Amino acid sequence: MKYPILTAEEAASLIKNDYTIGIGGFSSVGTPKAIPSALAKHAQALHEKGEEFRVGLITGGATGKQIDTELSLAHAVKFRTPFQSNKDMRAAINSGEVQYFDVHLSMIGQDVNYGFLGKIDVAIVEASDITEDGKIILSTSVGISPTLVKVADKVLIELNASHTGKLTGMHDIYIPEIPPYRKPINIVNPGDRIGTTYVDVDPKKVLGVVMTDCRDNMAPFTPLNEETQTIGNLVADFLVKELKNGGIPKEFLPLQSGVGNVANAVLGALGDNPEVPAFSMFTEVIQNSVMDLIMKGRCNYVTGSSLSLTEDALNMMYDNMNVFGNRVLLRPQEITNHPELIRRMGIIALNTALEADIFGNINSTHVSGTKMMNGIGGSADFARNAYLSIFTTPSTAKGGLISSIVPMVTHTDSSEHSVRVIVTEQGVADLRGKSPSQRARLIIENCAHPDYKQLLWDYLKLSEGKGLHTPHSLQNAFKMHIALAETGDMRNCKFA
Ligand code: 0RQ
Repeated sequence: MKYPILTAEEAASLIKNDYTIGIGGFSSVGTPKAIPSALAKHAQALHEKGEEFRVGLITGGATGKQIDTELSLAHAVKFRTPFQSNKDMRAAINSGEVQYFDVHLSMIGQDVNYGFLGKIDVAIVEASDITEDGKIILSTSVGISPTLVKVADKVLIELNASHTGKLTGMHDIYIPEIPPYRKPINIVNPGDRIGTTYVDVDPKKVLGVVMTDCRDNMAPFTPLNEETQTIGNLVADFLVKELKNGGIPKEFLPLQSGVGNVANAVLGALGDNPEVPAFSMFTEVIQNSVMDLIMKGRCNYVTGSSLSLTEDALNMMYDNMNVFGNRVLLRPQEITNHPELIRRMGIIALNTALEADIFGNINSTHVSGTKMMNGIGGSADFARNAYLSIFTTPSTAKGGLISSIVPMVTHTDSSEHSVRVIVTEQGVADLRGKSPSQRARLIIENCAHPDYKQLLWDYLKLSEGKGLHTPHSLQNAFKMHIALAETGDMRNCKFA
């Protein structure tokens, strides 16, 4: 080992108040664990002595509890970007303690590379191995680690023995040049390789290595319920119909799928449908269902930025590297989410909405337009550039008190111009080639919950026929949200 070995506490003590730190990893896996945890304790100790200690925190995406939970509870975070899905960090953001900026996941690496976020004082990344000449073999994710390592003043590495030797060769590391020197990204098929299997680092920048031996402990998925299963089946049936009528070429197209139960249900339904040919995936997050599909021969190839697998699924992969070794590839998120590649390959994108409006705009991030849930993630990278962009959501939330179909979304993440199909457990609205008025009719009829259909028809009728291209009634547009705020139930809405 050519780098000094440090304890996590020694490493944490090298991080100073007001530093901007970049933490590697993506979707809660492949993140460093020991140093952030020690950093939270270091911050608490300094606070107890009355000293200031807060850092700016840039990651690839969601992180583990050692980062977002421990650092937010230690009041050690000044700003946070680009994505989180952690209840403690969410509370710190919504209380105003942490300044959060929600960024498309394809763009955060290049924002760092362009210097838009200022100096990165220290990058902390998890490695599965370090080569004799000091290069870093990443672990279960890539995220923006290569860019952080390139740009940061100093680098700390956690070498995680629980993955050592198992992931070598499964990464393809490529950072696009900065304009005007950027070249076309030469990926035509999901499995094309263009980079190195390691991250190069200037050895002079490496402060040291902390040895660890612990897994990410991804929580198991909750079992599918009837609603998510129905949505999954409806999406699969829709894609089969498109395949049969020539809307999707007979070879099928690579899929991107968001995270969570609906995404799992859709993939499961596609895998079970004999009319869908074995497919490939070009996605951000590789979750359990994909591993099963590969085992069954239903998924030929998957490339993404992270292996967000439960312990069982990761062990299954490690035990069957003859099957998975040349079918799974990890890339930086700047590549997995790159508009050029998504458009070129004709990706079918499947993402989730908190709410959709009757004209097809999607809110994926802000509850009632004000409280941050997680962040836009990669949803709009894919939605905007996909061959076919599908958003799914249950038609109601909180036991029916909230309709996910509303007159006007309270925040827009993906606009009507990017959204092609909306699916709830009630049905499918295919919005392609439809005017706002036609879209509204389809969405209300096919996707709204029966409890809310009449209310939404009433809203549409308020302004239809008044010579408006988009028949909104501005004095009523948020009345359903106002009824929710005032009475706790959107069904109490009365339009004026
Ligand atoms: O609340 O947790 O208190 O029960 O929102 O909703 O239905 O469990 O759905 O877990 O798939 O999350 C959009 C947030 C959906 C997610 C979002 C409440 C609901 C529940 C969660 P509880 P569900 P999911 C690739 C793509 C953006 C990032 C992205 C997301 C909680 O999918 O973050 O797509 N997407 N990335 O009760 C108030 C509404 C609500 C509502 C649901 N209208 N109003 N609350 N909820 N609808 C991956 C990456 O980018 C890494």
